[in-house]
Amino acid sequence: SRFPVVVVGAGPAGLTVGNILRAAGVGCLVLETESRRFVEQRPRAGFIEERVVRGLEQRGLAGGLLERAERHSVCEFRFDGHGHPFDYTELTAGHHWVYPQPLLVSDLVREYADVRGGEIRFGVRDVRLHDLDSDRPAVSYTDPDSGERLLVRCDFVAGCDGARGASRAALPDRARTSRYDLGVAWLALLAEAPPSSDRVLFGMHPSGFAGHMPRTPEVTRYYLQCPPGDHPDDWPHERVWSELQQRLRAADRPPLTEGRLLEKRVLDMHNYVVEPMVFGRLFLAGDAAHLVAPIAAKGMNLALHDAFLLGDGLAARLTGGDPAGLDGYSRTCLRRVWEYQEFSQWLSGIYHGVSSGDPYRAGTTLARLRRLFTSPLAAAAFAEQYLGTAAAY
Ligand code: RFL
Repeated sequence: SRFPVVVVGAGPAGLTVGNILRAAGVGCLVLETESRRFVEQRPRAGFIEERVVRGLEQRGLAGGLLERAERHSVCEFRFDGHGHPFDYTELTAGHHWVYPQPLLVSDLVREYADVRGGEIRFGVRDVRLHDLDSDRPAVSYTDPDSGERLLVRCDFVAGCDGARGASRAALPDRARTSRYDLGVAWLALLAEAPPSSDRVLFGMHPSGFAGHMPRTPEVTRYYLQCPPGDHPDDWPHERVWSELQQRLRAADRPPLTEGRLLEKRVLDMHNYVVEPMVFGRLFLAGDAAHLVAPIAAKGMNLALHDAFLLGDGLAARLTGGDPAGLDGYSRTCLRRVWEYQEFSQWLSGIYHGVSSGDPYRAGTTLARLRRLFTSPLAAAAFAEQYLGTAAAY
C-alpha cells in the first residue's frame, strides 16, 4: 500500500502531525506498537505552555483542554525551611496549563481516527524504516492480527516514536547525538491524593530534591531525587512519604496530604539531542529527536512545537504550497531544543546543588535562588524561560 506520509508513533508528536495532515486533506498512516488503551492511559506529562495551547487551538486540537485544564500562575521554591512563592504571571502575563498527557493523547486519537478519518494501526510489531535516502522511502511492520509482514511506500516518514523507537535505530552514521547525564536519578511517583498546594513546589533540601505537581483533584505527581541505580522497591510507601514530608517541609505551610502510590518508577536523568533532525526523507519529531529529563516540564512542549512545524511543513509541501517550512524544519526546531536543554541544565543545577555534598555548590545554588527573589531582571528572565516565551526561540 501507499500513503504520502507514514507517521511512526502515536504519542503527542505523531498524533498532532497526523491531525494536521488530515485537516489539510493529506493521506497518512500512523503506526503504533502499543494498544489504543495503553497510549490513552500512559501517565507522563502534565504541564503545557500557553503558546503550545494556542498552537493546538489554532489547529482545532484544544477542545478538551480548554474545557478541562487548570491554569497556573505561581510556582513555589522551598528552601531554608520556608516557602518562597514565585508569581510568573505577574512578571510575564503568561500562564502554565495543567492537562494530563493521557487526556491530551485521548483527545488527539479521537480527533484523528474518529473525526478526521485518519488511518491508524495499533499493536504493530517489528517496525523498520527503508530507503530513507531515496525519494520512495518505506516502512514495514508485522500486522498483529494476521502475523503478515507488510510494506508501506510513502513520500515522507515522520519519526515520532520516542526515545526507544525504530526511528532512532534507523539513524545513519552521519547523525550526531550529544548526551548530557545529570548524575542523579529521580523516583517518579503518582499518588492517589489531592494536591497539597494549588501550585507546583520545588524542594531544595540537603537530603535531595523533591517536587510536587498537581495533576487532577484526585491525583498528584511527586518526584524524589535518589541515587542512580536505586530500584523502586528501595522506596516503600512509608519511606517515600517521610522523605517527601521532610524535603518539602516549610514552617509556614501545612504538611502534605498522603495517599496510595499508583506509580513508582526510577528515572535515569539524562538528556540528548540528535542533529540534524532530518535524514533524507526521515523527519524526526519529539523524544525521537531530543530528550529532556522532566526537570522543567519541557519534553511534551518541545514535541508539540516540532509537530506543529512538521505537520504544517509537510502539509504545505504535499499540497503544492511553500516548501520553505519543511526546508528550515531542523534548524528552526533545534534553536528551541538547545534553549530548553540549557534551561534544563541550569535548573538541574538549582535542584541538585544543595544536596550535592559540596558546600561550594550549595553556596552558589542558594545565591542563584536568592537572586530570583531579589532581582526583578533575573526573575523576569527565569519566568520567560519557564514559560517558553523568551525571544531567543
Ligand atoms: P512518546 O510520547 O514517547 O510517543 C512515542 C510513541 O511511539 C510508540 N513507539 C513506536 N511506535 C511504532 N514503532 C516503534 N518502533 C515504536 N516505539 C515506540 C510509543 O509506544 C509511543 O506511543 O513521544 P513524543 O510524541 O515525542 O512525546 C514526548 C512526550 O511524551 C515526553 O517528552 C513527555 O512525556 C516528557 N515529560 C513531560 N513533558 C512536558 O512537557 N511536561 C511535563 O510535565 C512532563 N512530565 C515527562 C513528564 C516525562 C516523564 N517520563 C516518563 C520520562 C513526567 C515523566 C515522569
